[in-house]
This record gives sequence, structure tokens and C-alpha cells, in this order.
Amino acid sequence: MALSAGMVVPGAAGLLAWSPRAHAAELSVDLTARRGDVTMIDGTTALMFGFVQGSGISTPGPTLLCQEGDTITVQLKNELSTPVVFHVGATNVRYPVNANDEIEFSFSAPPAGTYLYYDDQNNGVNRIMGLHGALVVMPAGVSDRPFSGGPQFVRQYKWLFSNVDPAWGQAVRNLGDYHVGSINPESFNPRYFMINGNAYENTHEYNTELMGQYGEPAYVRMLNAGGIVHAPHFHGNHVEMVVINYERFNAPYKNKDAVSMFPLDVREVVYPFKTPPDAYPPVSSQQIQHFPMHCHVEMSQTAGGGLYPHGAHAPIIMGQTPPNEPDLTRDANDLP
Ligand SMILES: [Cu+2]
Repeated sequence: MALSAGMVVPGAAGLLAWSPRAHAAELSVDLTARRGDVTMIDGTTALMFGFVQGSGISTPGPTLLCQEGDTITVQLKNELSTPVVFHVGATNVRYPVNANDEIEFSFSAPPAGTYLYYDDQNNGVNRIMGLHGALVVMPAGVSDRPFSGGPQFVRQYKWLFSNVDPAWGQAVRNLGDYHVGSINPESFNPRYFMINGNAYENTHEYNTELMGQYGEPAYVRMLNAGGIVHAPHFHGNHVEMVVINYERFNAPYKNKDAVSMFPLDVREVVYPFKTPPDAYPPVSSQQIQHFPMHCHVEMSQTAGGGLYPHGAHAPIIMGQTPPNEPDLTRDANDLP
């Protein structure tokens, strides 16, 4: 069956609109594990795997958005000629499906937070080949806090980091899907570095670039699905560290400008959208200011003969709101 309304933000979307419900819901989603050619920022074609909703190929998989208390049913079809696993990181949810087979399973939403769902087989090779996506669990009945007692935000974003080594895809193209089991993870030479499936400057769209008026904090949920360390570095403002791998911190939060993440790590931070405190001459709140977030890991900046800035990089625009706004105004009791 089709997915229920409100559960899934389509494609690689990062800006998460959420209309909370006063009651738990039964949600469902159809996913297909499939392979296909994905065009990189420089025109190179890479064969990738993905958890796809609908036809074609796209990676990461759809962002699954739900709230605490919900039950999620997944119809998972595996079109690959190799087994696939659907695992939700930091939980016991783990369902294998045979090559060219189909399964259905249900699980309860884990506690409010940000989770990577991924294929955990072959020492990370399946995940890095593209079998991953994000699951975001909101607290029941709340639209503007990540968990009860957490910080209030105006907008929230998902930034899913991934990397691509086209040589792995070429090996699979030549030898077959099952060859993922023979790829040595040590052979990883990533050349492309993405957020939400896009390298800069394709990240210049409202789902990934942070936008807001001064005084409108953004909550950024960062996940590292790649095979390297990422160190997103924020310009303009420091970020407040709210959650580090499911450990929640209390205000006043630690402030950081670069946030290191090992593969599979998850970080939740607030980008406060304050007028830059040390700027001279002082910045007025009428001024539109552009800043970057870029990954400070050297490989992300120099791979592919210096493809930077076509790497893990996202724009930040202060003093301007995104063209599409999440609906944060509806009362939970008014909703179906
Ligand atoms: Cu920097």
C-alpha cells in the first residue's frame, strides 16, 4: 500500500515539516532495494544501490518521519541479486531479505531522535553503496522541539552525509551485485562527498541550505552514512551541541564550530541564527548575510584533484526565510 500522509518527506528532502498528532498512528512505507546509475556533480556516472520509494534509483532513501508511539510497517522488496538488511541504528530493529525476495515487517518508533536506517552487511560496503536513509522520530504532539525538554526551534533540517567511490560501483557492474561481499572496505577511495545526496553547489536548495531570520533557531540533525570521518564546520555562528549519539545534553549547551563525526555517528545541533557576535562593523538584523558550512576533513576538500567546493558544503543565509515553509502552526488536536 501507499504510505500514510505525514510520514515521509519525499526524496532526499532535508527540511522537515511536521504536523504533530495527539494520537499514535499506524504508518506504512514501500521500499525497494535496487541498483542504478547516479550522475555525480562533474557528470561522472556511478553505479549505486538504494532503498527507493517508487521507480528509478535515488539515494539516500526517503526520510521516514513519525512520532513516538507510532507503528511503522515496511514492505521491503529486494530487486538486488544479493541479500539486503534493513537495520535501524541504535535499535534492535533488523530485518534481512533474500536476493530477489520481498518481506513485510513492523516496528515501534524508537524514542524521539534521529536514526540512520541502513544495510549493516559487509563491513559497511552495502551502506556506503547507498543502502541508507534517515528515520526522524518527533515527540508525540510536538512540532517545535526535538524531545520533551529539548530546545525550541523554528525550522528543522536533516543533513545526511555520504560518500561515493565510483570504482566500487564499477566492480559491482562488472562482477554482479553479489560482489559487494568481496569488496575490501580498506580499498575505499571516495571521490564525491554529499549532503542529502547532493554535492555543492546542488546543495543550494531550500531543503539543505539553512535559511532564517535572525533569532529563528534551526535544528540540524546530522548523520554520517559515509565511510570517512566528517567534520562539518559552521561559519557565522557556532552551533549548540544538543544530542551526541543519543546522549541528550541540557542547556547551556556546549558551543562548537566544527563537529567531528565518525561513520554512523549522529549529532543534533542548534544553529541559533544570532547576529554574528564579534563582527565589525556590527551586523544589523536587517542585513542578509551569507555563510558556508563546509566539511573540514581534508579528503572532502581535495579528492578528485581538488573538486572542492563540490563536496560536503552547504550555504547558510541569515536574514531571509526559505521559499517553502514547514507548517508549524497547526494545533495537534485539530489534526486527524
Ligand atoms: Cu571552515
